[in-house]
Amino acid sequence: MSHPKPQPSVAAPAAAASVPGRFDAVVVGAGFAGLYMLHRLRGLGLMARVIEAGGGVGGTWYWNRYPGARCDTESMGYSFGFDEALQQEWQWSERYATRAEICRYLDHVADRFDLRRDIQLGTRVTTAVWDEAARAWTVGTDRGAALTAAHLVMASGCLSSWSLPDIPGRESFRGVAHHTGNWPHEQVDFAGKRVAVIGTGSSGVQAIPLIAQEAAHVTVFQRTPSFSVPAGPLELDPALELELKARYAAYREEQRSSLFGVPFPANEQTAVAATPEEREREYAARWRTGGIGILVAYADLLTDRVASESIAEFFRDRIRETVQDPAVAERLCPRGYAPGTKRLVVDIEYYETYNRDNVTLVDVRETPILEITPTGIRTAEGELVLDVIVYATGFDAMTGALLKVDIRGRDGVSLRDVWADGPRAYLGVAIAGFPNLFTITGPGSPSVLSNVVVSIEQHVEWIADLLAALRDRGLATAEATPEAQQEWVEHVGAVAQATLFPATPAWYSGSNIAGKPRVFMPYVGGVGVYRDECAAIAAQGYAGFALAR
Ligand code: NA7
Repeated sequence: MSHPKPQPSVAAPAAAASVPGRFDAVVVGAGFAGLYMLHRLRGLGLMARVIEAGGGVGGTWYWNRYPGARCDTESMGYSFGFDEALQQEWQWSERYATRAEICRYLDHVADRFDLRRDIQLGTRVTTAVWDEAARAWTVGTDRGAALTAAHLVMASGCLSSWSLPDIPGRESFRGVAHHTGNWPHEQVDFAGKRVAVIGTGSSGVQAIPLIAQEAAHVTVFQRTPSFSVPAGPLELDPALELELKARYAAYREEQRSSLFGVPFPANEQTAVAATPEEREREYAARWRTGGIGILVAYADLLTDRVASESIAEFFRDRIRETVQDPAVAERLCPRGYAPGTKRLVVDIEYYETYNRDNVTLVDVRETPILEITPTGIRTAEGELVLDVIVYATGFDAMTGALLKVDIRGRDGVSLRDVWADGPRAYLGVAIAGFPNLFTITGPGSPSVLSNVVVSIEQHVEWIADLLAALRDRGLATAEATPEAQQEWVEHVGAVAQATLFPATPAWYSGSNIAGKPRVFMPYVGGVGVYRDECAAIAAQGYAGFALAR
């Protein structure tokens, strides 16, 4: 496995690098969350420092440089809404932004708001210890001197801790091997190469068609087939852009009060009440439009098995009509779980790729990978000789990046121990026993089940308001009470139980990581409902928090 060195897209200012000191807040991560948090902290007149492991800003988009990496939420919506001038001046070039364009956007945000002077790049936070006497966090990094801060904001991302499969012999492979979530900055040459791609989630599905265009041969190792919907037209309709820009503020409000942070045309009708012909028409129309809006074609698709099966079969029929080899088509057909309860994938000519002569599909449930050898991959059917292995095997989602840091709260208690049986957080943003620690899009908030930029903005603004309230009232600490946290955790679980989500093994509940406790982590109650709940709690003087001097 090669581990590319971080390459600063813009060098950290010399003065900002490894200067130990005391701050009002340390923010971990310089993706969407960390950048906006810094901007809001500055707005409060607070001294903040962002620590970022990457060589540039962008968070997960900085690292996921694999071919085809692009956002599955439309660009006009997957962007900041907090500043009218910013959203008016930025021009997206496509309906779904590529990784590179999102990084250009975040570079622009960093420059526009003069954020870089408080961002320390190429530095990984390793420890964070609460010092009760000092009412402050001591934050250790891999670059020496510790920092001290009254508040610690984890903006470390839900899908940033990439995960490699535990396959015997993995380290022995002598060819080129990369994980999609830690892709090198240099171009990876696939021309004429024998390539294996392991994993068929969003990353694999995006990368496979492009790699197949270059490589001599691509063998795809699939464990669970994804439900995947075509992206639809890729151009950003200029009329739509004008229309949205003319009412951007109103559009942002629609996002904030919606279910998933995207104001899809939702349908109150249920699929079970519709006739088969009506359902077919509705699904087909949304299929043509493209993208994840198909999931709200009916109100019961994520709660009712019969409804869910109707759309599952629609997906399978599209696979059967696209993939020429019926045996390959059947292998690609997802079964046994409801569409959307494992992340719905948005693709560009994914299924068409299996009609190419240079693409082979291996179902590892029928033909398991026995080992990786110095020269390839061995299955029961023999050794496949390879030049390149692409691991599109996903992330230790939601808790991975948080628990990589050794976080110690009150009385030296470790977050890893406290969360040994699964994450527990109040509103997904604060944790009992860990004063002045905030987790942006943490477990128990809508996070990965939403347009994450909308959820990030809501958390950042809510945290900033809380810090302002503390300051105005002459208070030093805010800490979730165990009772409020318990009640929230139970609520998150109860809301999820009313849906089909928990029945599906998926990274939403940690099932992709060996030994990870199985807890359904995101809040499925909806972005708008969650936002109202957070606002009500703030209006009650931060009910459920112990506030102290
Ligand atoms: P995902 O969605 O977690 O996909 C990872 C894929 O890798 C998935 O198909 C896994 O199968 C597969 N996988 C993992 N380990 C293995 C082994 N050992 N053998 C075979 N296959 C394996 O990650 P992505 O990076 O694609 O997408 C993450 C999110 O990023 C995405 O949802 C968007 O929000 C953006 P499994 O399903 O676990 O059986």
